[in-house]
Amino acid sequence: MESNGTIKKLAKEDRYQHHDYYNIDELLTEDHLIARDAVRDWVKQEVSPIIEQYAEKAECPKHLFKGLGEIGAYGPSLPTEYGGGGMDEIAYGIIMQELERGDSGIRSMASVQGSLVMYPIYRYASEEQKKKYLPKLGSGEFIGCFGLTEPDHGSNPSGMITNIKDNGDHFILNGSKMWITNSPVADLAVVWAKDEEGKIRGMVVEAGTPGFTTPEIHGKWSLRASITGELVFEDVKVPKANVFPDVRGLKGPLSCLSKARYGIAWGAIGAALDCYDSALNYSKERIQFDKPIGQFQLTQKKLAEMITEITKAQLLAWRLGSLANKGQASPAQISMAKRNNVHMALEVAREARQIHGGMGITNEYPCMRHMMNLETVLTYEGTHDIHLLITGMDVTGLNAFK
Ligand code: TGC
Ligand code: FAD
Repeated sequence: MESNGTIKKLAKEDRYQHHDYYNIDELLTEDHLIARDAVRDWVKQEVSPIIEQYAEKAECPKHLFKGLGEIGAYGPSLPTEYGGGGMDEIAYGIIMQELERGDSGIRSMASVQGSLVMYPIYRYASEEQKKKYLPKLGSGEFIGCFGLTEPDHGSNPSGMITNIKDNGDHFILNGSKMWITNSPVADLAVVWAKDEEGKIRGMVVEAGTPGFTTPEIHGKWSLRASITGELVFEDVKVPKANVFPDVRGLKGPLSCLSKARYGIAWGAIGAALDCYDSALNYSKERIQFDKPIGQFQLTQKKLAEMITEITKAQLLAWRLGSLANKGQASPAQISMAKRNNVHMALEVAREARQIHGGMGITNEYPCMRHMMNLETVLTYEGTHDIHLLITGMDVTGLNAFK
């Protein structure tokens, strides 16, 4: 950005350094670039210096929850009066990209809070609930989590057994949820459970409610800087006012997943860019057979294919963002971008790791951490194969799930 506010056209050299091979910055507005650069700087200062240490210890850098609120990472495209950033969908996407350049777990902290906790409250809760929870979630004062997956129902959430029973002025909630990002540190959970008619309902369950526990899941080799746990409900009293009044069925949680999957389609590009950047620099510095390894054709093939795939993913994300801004991004289009871009990032991380040779498996470089993280990203928010089947269903009109 130039000081007079006009968007700077990047010179060829800058573009290469910036990995903007197709001048995609020209497609972005000044607001997008300001948001991107601010989050990029924050990640450089707050995340990059500490992330390897936290990932190695398998510890969540909890102090970043507040900071993420301060930079507007929670619900960037939700209205400001409800704790969001009041920006468009491309701004939301590009913020996720910059967070995931730091670490997929940090992007997860923001995705869950903004798209899976604030968004359902904004879209489905009563005005009273919105006022009670959204500003504090937006600032990071409250941490939220989202409970859909169960021990026996992952890809098929419609089979869930967690349930609520009417008991006068409240419901009684029983069941359990598995693999829940942020659950052990959350102040509240957005939970999906079946009512007595078998309809899926959404509700807010506050931490500390008797019968509600959130044991942590240990032993993850992926997303180690993100905290994951269960949600266990044993005769938990949920006030009727906490149950979303106007939504029934799986489309409630799936609409939230559409928001989060969209953000992941952008986020994965950030992880790929960080790996590519590291591999490109290493290829110029590392000498073997008296030459930088970047001079060998096989290294160039890897780097050329990496930047080609990153560029294709950037264009896909940008176009999806333009559709989303018009309210025209379909769930199937979002599935295609989530699947393609996460797989692309995982492949880039693997190739980048190879370019670093033995050093690539250490925490001196980010590739192995991104690679391990991306195994989770390929699975959560709908697995790679589930998204393929969503595309298959969209193009054939035939449903593989029924
Ligand atoms: P199906 O009959 O196809 O659909 C039920 C209703 O939902 C509607 N719908 C959607 N609405 C909004 N957005 C979407 N993406 C939607 N997809 C479908 C649909 O039109 C229908 O509406 P209606 O009015 O007819 O009732 O449902 P199904 O049971 O056959 O399931 C289809 C399937 C397999 C695609 C779905 O279950 C699925 O997506 N499974 C994957 C589960 C998943 O993604 N879980 C993610 C858990 S959360 C998570 O991973 C967070 S990680 C967070 C982090 O750390 O970043
Ligand atoms: P399964 O559904 O058992 O799938 C196992 C394999 O079978 C996969 O390869 C899958 O593709 C394949 N498969 C399943 N059905 C079919 C089919 N019909 N056709 C072909 N193949 C099929 N969930 C939440 O609700 N909230 C969260 O915050 C959250 N955070 C997470 C954080 C982490 C670190 C992880 C790992 C997961 C998280 N999840 C969360 C859960 C995540 O969404 C599920 O893991 C995911 O949806 C897959 O479910 P599953 O693990 O039960 O696998």
